Amino acid sequence: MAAMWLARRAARRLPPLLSRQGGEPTRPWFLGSTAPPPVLGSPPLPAVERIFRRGFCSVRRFAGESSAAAAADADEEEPENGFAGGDQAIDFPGGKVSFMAEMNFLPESHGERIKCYRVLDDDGKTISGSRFQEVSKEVAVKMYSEMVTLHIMDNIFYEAQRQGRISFYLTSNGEEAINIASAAALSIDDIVLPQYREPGVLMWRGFTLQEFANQCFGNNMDYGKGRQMPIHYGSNRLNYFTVSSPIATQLPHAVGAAYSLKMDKKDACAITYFGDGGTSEGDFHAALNFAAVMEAPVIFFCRNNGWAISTPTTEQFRSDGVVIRGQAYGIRGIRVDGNDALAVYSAVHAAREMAIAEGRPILVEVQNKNNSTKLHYLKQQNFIV
Ligand SMILES: Cc1ncc(C[n+]2csc(CCOP(=O)(O)OP(=O)(O)O)c2C)c(N)n1
Ligand SMILES: [Mg+2]
Repeated sequence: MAAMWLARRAARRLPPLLSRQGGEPTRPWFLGSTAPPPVLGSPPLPAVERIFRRGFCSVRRFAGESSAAAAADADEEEPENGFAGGDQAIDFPGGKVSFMAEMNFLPESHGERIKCYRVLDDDGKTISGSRFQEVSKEVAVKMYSEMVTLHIMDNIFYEAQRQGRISFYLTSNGEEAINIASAAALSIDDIVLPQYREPGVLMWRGFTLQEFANQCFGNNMDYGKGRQMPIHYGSNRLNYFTVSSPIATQLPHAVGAAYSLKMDKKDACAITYFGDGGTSEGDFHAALNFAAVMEAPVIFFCRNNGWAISTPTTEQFRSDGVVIRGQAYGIRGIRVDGNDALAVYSAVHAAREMAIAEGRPILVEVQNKNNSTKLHYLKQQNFIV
């Protein structure tokens, strides 16, 4: 009924527009305004384009419209409920959109900041009522031991780099739980597309200390034969793509990898790691949109440590961190405490199950303040010793 009325109105409105060729284009204006719309710099549209746009928008009514067509519309018998409210809606791709009479702009934020999921409190005690995925004692001990191993490996290689024995190194100091706990929640069939601060994921999968050293020193046992910069690890055997130097390029790749897993009906997902700095690249947005539309089983795992080298997140974005951006693309997400291994483990475990079972991307934002980027920047500036 409403659709027929809209179609009739749209058809009737086209002729008057034809007669306005060369005049000012009719612009929507704010509700209740009697002033003419401001001229916003762009020249009048060609008549054909005006008609096209008008035709597309013809289901809308703007109270500020003062054209003859708008006046004529007022005489048209409208359904009782009018445009604002009632059961009328615009049938738009993705679902029906209902109308409102108020000119409500969406607020720039939800007001309250998105909460951060944690299981353990600051003293390492389980918070009562917290929901988490149990880990066996064996897995818990392995997690702890590998976090310590990663920390020691980092210290040795970092010192080697400072001594000039290797040309480059980045530590994961303060992000050991993020590395190890997320790796523990995955299956070896899951494909990892890393940034550069996730060697713990490779360590968890069985990359040996010797293999790490081979790559950093670029010796004849290095799988890349010394062609890469240090810390650009990769392993076919362990389903770990080679670290990508250009920030965020691994994100769209991860969507493609995840989609191929889905097409092959594999019980596996892809996971891609990146920092807050990675979200400032266009590839982040392209990948999220791509994954949402393709329903790819990929986990976007953002390590938000507050800094992209010396650029703080306050100079990168104004949104409530990273997780909120998933909603704009239709992606489910969670914010997790990066110092809580059990929370990271539980969140990735659940994300993996949802990604595979429901064929959907999931965004995990792990927040962590103990980051080595900032620490090393301060060290290099001699602010701390
Ligand atoms: C496309 C591109 N731009 C700039 C750089 C230089 N760069 C290397 S690391 C880095 C910061 C990345 O920050 P983030 O993603 O937050 O990771 P973090 O180091 O904090 O773990 C930048 C800008 C790069 N590697 N690639
Ligand atoms: Mg960062």
